[in-house]
Amino acid sequence: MRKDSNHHDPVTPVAYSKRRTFLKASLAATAAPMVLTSGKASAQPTPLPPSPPTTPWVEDLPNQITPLAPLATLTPAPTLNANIAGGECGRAPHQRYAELTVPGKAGTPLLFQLTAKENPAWLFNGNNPYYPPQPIWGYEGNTPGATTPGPTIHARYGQSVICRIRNQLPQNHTGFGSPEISTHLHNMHTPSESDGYASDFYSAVQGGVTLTAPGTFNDHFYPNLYAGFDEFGGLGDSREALGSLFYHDHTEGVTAPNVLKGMFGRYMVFDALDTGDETTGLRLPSGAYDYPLSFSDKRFDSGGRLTFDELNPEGVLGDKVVVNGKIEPVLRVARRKYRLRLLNVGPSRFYEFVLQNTGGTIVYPYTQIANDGNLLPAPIVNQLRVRIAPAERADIVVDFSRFPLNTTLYLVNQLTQVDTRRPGVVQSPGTRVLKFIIDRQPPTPDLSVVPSVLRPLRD
Ligand SMILES: [Cu+2]
Repeated sequence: MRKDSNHHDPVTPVAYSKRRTFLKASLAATAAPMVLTSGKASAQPTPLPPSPPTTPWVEDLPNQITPLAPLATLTPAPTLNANIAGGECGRAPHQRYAELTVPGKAGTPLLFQLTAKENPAWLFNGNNPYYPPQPIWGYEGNTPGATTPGPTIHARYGQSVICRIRNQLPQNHTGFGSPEISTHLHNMHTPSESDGYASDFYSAVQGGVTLTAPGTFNDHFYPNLYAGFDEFGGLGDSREALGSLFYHDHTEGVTAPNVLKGMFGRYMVFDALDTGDETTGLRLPSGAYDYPLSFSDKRFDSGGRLTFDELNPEGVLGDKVVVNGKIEPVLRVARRKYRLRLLNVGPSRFYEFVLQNTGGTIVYPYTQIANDGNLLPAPIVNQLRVRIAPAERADIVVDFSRFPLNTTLYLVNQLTQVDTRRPGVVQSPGTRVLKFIIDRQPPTPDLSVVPSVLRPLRD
């Protein structure tokens, strides 16, 4: 097993020729704004024009995020070896499957299904006419229609998962991105054939060099065991527990554009300490009050359509911050504690978030409980700001009960950034990216706590 959280994509001959074909196609299709300036060692991209004006706070995020329900069956049934005749891509057999899927280890897998699809009419900014309904790529769960982020999966240590990921992306799409997929569960301790290796990409007609055949789906086996499984036995070393994760497309050469098109979702893992129930274990805010927030920087053309420059080796810095698929959305919250699981989806912008009042004159403290996947040994209380780089996560607990009903607050990014290479300085007032409205009392008392000890870290 391989614990993989980096993205050093191998350059294989097949992948290389694929990329060359793609570059040729892109050069033919677009007038890429690249200028070689004399006296400079590298290509200087012409800056893209700014995105059209947005209308803030016109769209509400859902009050709560309901996790994807497991299915009773998958059709065809999952198999140890790739079911190529049944449409699966030619992956390697699931490693150690018989050994792991027994009681006391990873158990019989729960079955989930995600379908990578285009949503033809996504709205980024409500009915703002500058941002027309437009195609995005995302994942469809148990109800029709792909979304970005895709469905949130709740998993548990000691309870394995088979997640079937079907590929129904359009082969004849226009614009950036490529309709082959390879889905990486970022940060998780996962068997290599299920890890979304960059060259494990597949569609009905194309497969990467590490697969033996293309296919319309791939079954990912996630044992949901701690690292240290072989060293410690049982479920592994619980100090290695990862809680706040995400899945994202990881296809060779097109990870950034495919994720920018919307190809990511959240995956949370619970256990005996971080139970997902605020009456047991650490009793952290749970259920409707455990809320994932995913931030991505995007740029839109003069017609309000999502844009990217695949030929720019520097990437593209977005000038709009999209929160759970929406620009400047509103989250209505109950007057109680929330666990907000922040994720920077990238591709380029770093954030440093503060919680502010409407006048921008007060910065309110919150408590940080997790850094990337791991709970901290102890919470950091009275924290005023948290910085997250692309792919980083931070879980914070915000206690909205300290504010009167109908209070409005903003989550504000105070980190400047002018190119894709690094962030700049922290500057007030910053950019408001999300509005909170405390619009109700909780229907039942807030039983959650943030204990002074969370989870020990291994030395
Ligand atoms: Cu990743």
